[in-house]
Amino acid sequence: MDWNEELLKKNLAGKFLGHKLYYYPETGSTNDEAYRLGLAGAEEGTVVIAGSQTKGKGRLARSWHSPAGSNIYTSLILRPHLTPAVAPQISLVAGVAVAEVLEQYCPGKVELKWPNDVLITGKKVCGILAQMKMSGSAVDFVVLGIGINVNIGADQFPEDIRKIATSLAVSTGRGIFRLELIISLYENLAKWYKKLLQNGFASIKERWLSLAPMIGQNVQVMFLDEKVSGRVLDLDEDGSLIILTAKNEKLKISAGDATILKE
Ligand code: BT5
Repeated sequence: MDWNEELLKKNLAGKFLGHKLYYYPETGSTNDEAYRLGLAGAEEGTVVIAGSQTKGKGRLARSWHSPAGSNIYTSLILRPHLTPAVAPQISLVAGVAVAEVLEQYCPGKVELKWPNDVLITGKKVCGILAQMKMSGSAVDFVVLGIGINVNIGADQFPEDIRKIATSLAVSTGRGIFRLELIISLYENLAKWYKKLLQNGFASIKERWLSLAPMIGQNVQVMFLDEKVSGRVLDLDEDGSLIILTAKNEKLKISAGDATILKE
């Protein structure tokens, strides 16, 4: 086994992210667990890790394939002093932090796809799901959920995602030590999160853009039944994508799934 509760606790003791750790061999969703802990007052930096999830969640009621034994399913509780409007910046911070850590395993192959996917050679290796709890007009806490396909084999993905999903092991051709990976992940995430709180969004945006080949490209963004397309101009302060349509209209898109259109 490449990690267990005891090793995780020993290695994360005293760290900003992970000093308080809940490990479940199996749970419904680490985001649900973390949300429950957040409501009960759990402090910032508390993390939940699961060996598998029976109801792993994506956005818009989609699911996250979460089999046992090989991957990372984790959720963190953060209590940032940010206005709710800019809280989506936390998801972008997570994307940057994950992408940088995965780059160490697969140099030159990792990229970000708006709003929250991390891809290796164009296939999804990680999904990020942030949920916010408000208190009055302020942010009470944010649950930041991260799922990374680490050692799952290509043929272990369900049929419907086999073509779009990959794992670190598939991409590198070797087994990955999850303990080492999750420790680097929390450290890098803590670094970028502190940067966001201390210096603001500019440095996060710059790094995000350097990892996302979407700027300047023509994209199509789908949200529920709506479809819009245009050229990506920028990433806004609140995490929205700003695009210019063929009719020269500037649109700000705050949710959806973007695909780069081939010329
Ligand atoms: C996401 O949603 O990508 C967010 C996924 C967040 C998962 C983590 S795991 C820890 C924490 N606890 C949870 O319950 N959730 C978080 P979205 O952008 O909606 O993408 C979901 C889509 O990705 C699905 O509809 C599938 O097409 C695809 N998918 C599902 N499982 C996948 C996997 N393991 N690897 C790659 N793609 C997957």
